[in-house]
Amino acid sequence: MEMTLRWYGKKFDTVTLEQIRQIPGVRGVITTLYDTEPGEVWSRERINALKEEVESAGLEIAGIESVNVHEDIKLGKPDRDVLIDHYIETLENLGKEDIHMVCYNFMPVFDWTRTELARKRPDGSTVLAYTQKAVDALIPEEMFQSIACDMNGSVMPGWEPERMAHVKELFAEYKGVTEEDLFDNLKYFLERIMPVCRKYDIYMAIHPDDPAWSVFGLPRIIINKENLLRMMHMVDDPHNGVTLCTGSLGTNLQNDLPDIIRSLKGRIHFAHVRNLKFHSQQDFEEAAHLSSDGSFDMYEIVKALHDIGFDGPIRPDHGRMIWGEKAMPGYGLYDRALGAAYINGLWEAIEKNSRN
Ligand SMILES: [Mn+2]
Repeated sequence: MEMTLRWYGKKFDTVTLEQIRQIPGVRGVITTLYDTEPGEVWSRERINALKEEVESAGLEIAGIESVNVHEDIKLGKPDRDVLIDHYIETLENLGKEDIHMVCYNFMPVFDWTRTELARKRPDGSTVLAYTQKAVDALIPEEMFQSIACDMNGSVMPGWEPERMAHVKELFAEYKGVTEEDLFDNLKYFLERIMPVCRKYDIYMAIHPDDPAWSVFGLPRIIINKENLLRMMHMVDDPHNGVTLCTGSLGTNLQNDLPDIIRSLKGRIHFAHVRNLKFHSQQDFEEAAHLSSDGSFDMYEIVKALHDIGFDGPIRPDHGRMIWGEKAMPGYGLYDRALGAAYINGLWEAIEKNSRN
């Protein structure tokens, strides 16, 4: 594995490349052109400028998170072909700049859903949290309003104000769109992009839906082992793979994370590792990465990744907000650096142990 940190770019991130460079074992960043819209072509010039910026700080771009998929592609609307052409052009430009891993998701409307961005934990840290009761009591358009004030002035991925202004129309468009439709539209998209992925050896890594069940009545498909395997088999190419995100798949306690990891051998191209603390089935908060701080056995998760020979980029996922840091919720420096150090420690121990 290659330890990385997510970085939103100089304009949007409170964390600098120089700081990331000093986290032990981190040599790569996962980044994006955060100010591009879904459907827009990423120019080779902009990708190259980003690459040079990262490399001049002594780091490398280990992959992109994300190149977002336009809603009309997910909906299967007539203009999807033009939009997929744009996506292919972006992949081509990334390939020419020697970038070989792209994370994306196929979630309708919302990238992810939390009901609180700064829940206080007993140690005084704050974390993102989810309560089904709170979601059930909300109408979707109000959800954005209710959490926007907690974003510490940042724009959170998938919650861009321009997008949220159209949430009502988006919901209307998804009326009648079933999970089968969504599978069909994903298959169509993947079949069209696979040739360019093969040509430039780009590994696509779909991010699981977060949380791993339907919210607000929207269809969701990347939620469990069965659907992940179906998605892999329906376009059976190693370039069609998965971002193994423990914090997203793990929202559903029925999902056995080490078992899912083992079943996806060869098709996990990127890993997000974080821990959740459950209070009940659908009421959880994010925790420190350490096993004992949450509900997951992080040793078993990292061991499963090690056992299947995972060699792609991995990153600590959302961290707690600690030590007075002000940053985008989940994306401060301190707790993610602690997470990286912890995962590195687990990996070293597992690696050395496996040689005996
Ligand atoms: Mn994730």
